[in-house]
Amino acid sequence: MSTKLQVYCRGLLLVVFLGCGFLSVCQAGAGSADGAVLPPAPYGPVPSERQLRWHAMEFYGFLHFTVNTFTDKEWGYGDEDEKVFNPTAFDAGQIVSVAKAAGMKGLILTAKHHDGFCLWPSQYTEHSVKNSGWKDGHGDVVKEISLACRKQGLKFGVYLSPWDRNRKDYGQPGYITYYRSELRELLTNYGEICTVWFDGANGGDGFYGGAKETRRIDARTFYDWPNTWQQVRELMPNAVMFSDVGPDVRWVGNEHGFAGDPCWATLSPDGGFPGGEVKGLNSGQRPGTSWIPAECDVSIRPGWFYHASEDQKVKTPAKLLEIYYKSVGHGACLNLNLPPDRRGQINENDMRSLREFRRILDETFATDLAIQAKLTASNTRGGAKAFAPTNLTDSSRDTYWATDDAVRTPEVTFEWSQPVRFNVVNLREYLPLGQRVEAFALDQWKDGQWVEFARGTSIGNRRLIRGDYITTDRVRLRITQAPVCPALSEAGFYAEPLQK
Ligand code: FUL
Ligand code: CA
Repeated sequence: MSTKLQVYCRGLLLVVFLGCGFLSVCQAGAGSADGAVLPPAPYGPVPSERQLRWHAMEFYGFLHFTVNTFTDKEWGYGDEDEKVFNPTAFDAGQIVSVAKAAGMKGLILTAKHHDGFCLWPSQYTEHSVKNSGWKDGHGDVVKEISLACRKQGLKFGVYLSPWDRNRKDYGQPGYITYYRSELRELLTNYGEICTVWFDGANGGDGFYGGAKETRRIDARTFYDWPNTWQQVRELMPNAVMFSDVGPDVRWVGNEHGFAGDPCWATLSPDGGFPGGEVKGLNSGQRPGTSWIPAECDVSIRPGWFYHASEDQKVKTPAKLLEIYYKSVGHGACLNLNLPPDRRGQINENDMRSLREFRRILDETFATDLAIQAKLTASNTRGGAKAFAPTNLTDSSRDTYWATDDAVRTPEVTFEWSQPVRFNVVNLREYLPLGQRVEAFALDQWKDGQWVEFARGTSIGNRRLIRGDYITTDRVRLRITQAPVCPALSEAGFYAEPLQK
């Protein structure tokens, strides 16, 4: 054999050898050089660390509180006498403890609503608590709520309305400098901020320093969002930013608390900024170009601010549960507004509703029936323990059941020695690998055969299926559509307490 041919043959052998190696890795979907089974490759857009922390919160609260609380309005005109802001018994500890008892993991305060009144003594405006009657102008609501949150272990976020009906310069470039100065105060003086909430409302008319006119701005260009977002990243890198289109968290498209079904965590904002037309807020888009999951914001009352006339219109525990299942249970986060009253506390009626809502949720999720079940999967990635179906029931979102790359529609059965009774199923995907499952179905073993009792599409951070009570000793979860092998971190079965 000539040397040339020898080299050629060796090269060919090498190609064949490497090719076989590559093929076997693909088939097992998981092999590494040292024999360890590798995790699946991520699919599509994946969440950032800060988004993962946000997903884990699931349920937090809004506090709408400002001059409107005292003028009985929803949108203050911006001409309010600062003296009207005068809570008679403001108690940040009470507000935070009510939120905490309800199961909220954080609170987002309207540091400034559309009226422009600042709940902290900003050095850049006179329209703030410093000119109010409250605490002789020495009070700071942002400080008190942020400290109470820290003390009780809740995260703290701020809402800073871009629309400002008080400012004379609203609509001119100087306003953007003002807005960023306010943001800087909030992001440098109050410790860690978990969320910066950018509202999308731009109603038009306002006081505007006495001009009392209608001002129209182009919301896509006027606010110069890229630079404001950049400022937030620099000052508070761990904070997520909410707006119609993210960049971290998107609006769900309504204020009823309902996420779509499906509700994908991905979206194609097309470089859109708040104020632009964005399609698919309620359901997300698949495939989307960015990971921008939805937040459902809704008030416990008809209005966002406290009105005594709405004391009898507080959402019932049943309504709050419906909202929870259609927000958190659709993979979104729930931001439930609790408006402090004129005392500066959460009203008793709201507390009563929240307590019962929490009691039902706690009782529901106290026992995961899946823990007692024997699990059998149609496939486990590389046969490895690291990806075993038991990862579905270890109460950790960091471990997951995954299959070989080629197995995209696997199933897992749960078998009990005695029949169990449940009406809620909980599923969770392992988010660092992207949203992978596109459809699934659930079957119960009934009269000697499998009978489907639920089917769904998106799972994402969490999918709660709530239906009729089922009694069975066997359940099967089928992944019916996925572009890649699934990676599921939780599957559980629960029984809601029967309503009193
Ligand atoms: C809207 C505002 O106009 C409401 O007053 C409220 O703050 C809600 C959360 O967002 O856009
Ligand atoms: Ca797990």
